Amino acid sequence: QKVNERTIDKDEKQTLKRTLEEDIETAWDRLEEQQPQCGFGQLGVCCNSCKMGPCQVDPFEEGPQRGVCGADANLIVARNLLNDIAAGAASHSDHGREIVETFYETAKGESQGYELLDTEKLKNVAQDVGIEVEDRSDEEIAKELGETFLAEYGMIKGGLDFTERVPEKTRKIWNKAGIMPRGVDREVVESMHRVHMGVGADYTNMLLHGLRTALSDGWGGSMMATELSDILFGTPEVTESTVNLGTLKDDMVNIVLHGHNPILSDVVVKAANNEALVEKAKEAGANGINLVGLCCTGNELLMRKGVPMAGNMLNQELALATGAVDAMIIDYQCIFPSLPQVAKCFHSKIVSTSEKSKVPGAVHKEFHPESAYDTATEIVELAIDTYKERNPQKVEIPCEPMEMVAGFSVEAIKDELGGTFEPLIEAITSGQIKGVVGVVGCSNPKVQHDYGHVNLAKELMKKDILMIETGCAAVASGKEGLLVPEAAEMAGDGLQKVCESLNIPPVLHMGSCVDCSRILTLAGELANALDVGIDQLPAAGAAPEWYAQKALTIASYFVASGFYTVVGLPPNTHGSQKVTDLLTDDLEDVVNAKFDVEPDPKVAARMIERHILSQREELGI
Ligand code: BF8
Repeated sequence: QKVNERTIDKDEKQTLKRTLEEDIETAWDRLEEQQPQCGFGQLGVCCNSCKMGPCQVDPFEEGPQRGVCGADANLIVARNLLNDIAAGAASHSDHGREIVETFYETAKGESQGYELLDTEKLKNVAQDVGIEVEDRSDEEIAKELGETFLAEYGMIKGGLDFTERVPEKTRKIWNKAGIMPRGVDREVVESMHRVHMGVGADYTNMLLHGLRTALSDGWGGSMMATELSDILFGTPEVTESTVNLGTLKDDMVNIVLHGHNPILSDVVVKAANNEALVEKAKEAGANGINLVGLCCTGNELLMRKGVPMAGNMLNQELALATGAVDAMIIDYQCIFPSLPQVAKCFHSKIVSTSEKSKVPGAVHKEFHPESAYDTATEIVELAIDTYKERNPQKVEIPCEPMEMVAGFSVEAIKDELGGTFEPLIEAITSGQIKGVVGVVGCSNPKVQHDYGHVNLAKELMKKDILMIETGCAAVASGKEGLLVPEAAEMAGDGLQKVCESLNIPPVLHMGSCVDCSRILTLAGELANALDVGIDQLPAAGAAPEWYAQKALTIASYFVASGFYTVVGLPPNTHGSQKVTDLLTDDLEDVVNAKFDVEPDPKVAARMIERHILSQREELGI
């Protein structure tokens, strides 16, 4: 019963059952123990920012209506929200900064195990941001691009470089609303300033800065992360792979790569392919080394190298609970601090690698670009040694892997379309495809695992709406078998025909969460081709099972860029009617887009369809 309530994934039910029978604690158990969760927190009316507090505002208007400083519910809710958006922007963008730094070191020949792999993209991106490419070596161009992007963080110049990609009409909206983004460090620091006691007291003004901060992530930090990762590790091309817990192998050394930053994991892939190490694994009694991904590090490797995915965020403890993981290598973000406890039930080792993300109970092998390959080799050797301690009796891999297709970068989509977006635009204007929806975001134990993603995707495809997905949303679709061309059989006639003629799935996997910037780039290209703003496209965004501040930031830059966006859980804002009205209604007057909250994916699909149809009507298509 409990197992059925927790997930829709029939394969992982078996492993979940094992966790309950063997007392292996998971996030679902901890959520149960937390009940009832704090009502003030859920409504966003608790303020723990300063030492006159913590303060709470009584949502029933019987108790106090202001904190000690005088902040009312509107301000407290807005401050908490801005704080969350800034944390999300900082996380993606600090990951981006590490990519820029590694890229810059590589340009100068100072890194180990990296190269400028996609030099065509290097030139394209350099030209996009106004860097001269004629008669210059790749290294020279890369060095200037690296310096330009590092400067972008600190803001020694004007606006963001990538705003050149933003359609003119969208830029006008931002200028009018005063939310044209500057460097992400500046916006995040300014957010932290604004949430301090005695600075911002106007909730609207606070939240507009939230949009600007989110934009500096989407069109700044995250976009730099995506573009430079492509240059370093290769721009994704359409690729076949597999997904679910069945990607773990009982006869191989299983290494799970978990977290977000491809700087580490890419070199681990290189080390694991080293013949000498494969030999070592065989000497230890295994048939070889099996690498699988989790969360967005997994998505990065899947997109560029076809590495199989063990699952999404809520699969991390379950992967360990199969007893088949020898080493789980973590970098940062979305990593449960509980992993070493689960690992202790088996022989598995957790290997932390980032100075920013140390975890008690994990083996720490710190990663630096200058010595990346050596560290990766050490970690793979550790995994092989750990394999020798594995107890085969305790291994329970619940299923066979599911097939999937991924790798839909903007460039790959264009290639699939024959080198131009014309066929896609044609399919949209003719009504074969009614619209495009970016479905993104996390897993959250408050939602039956994968229920929101899978049902929203199935409903939307029936309505001839094409999905572009990233992060844990895309992995959920993969596990359900929606990322293969055959899934188009479930789609409406129009979308089905398009998928058949192009041999593509009705749900396109565009990458990790920082790769939501690919959705922005694609939207910019489509809007420019139609000579409209992004807000006029028959498009929308959705995050049915989100949990992370990062996801909130993505939803915020989607809305600020012009996408109507439906989230499955409210961002702890219901304690203020005014903030709720601003987000779900009044924002429309500012950026021509707004948020909606709808937990039922079938209803959410209808809301999205209604929006797309009205957009089409306004465009006269
Ligand atoms: O950045 S979708 S649970 S893994 S936050 Fe985390 Fe959410 Fe997954 Fe990737 Ni994104």
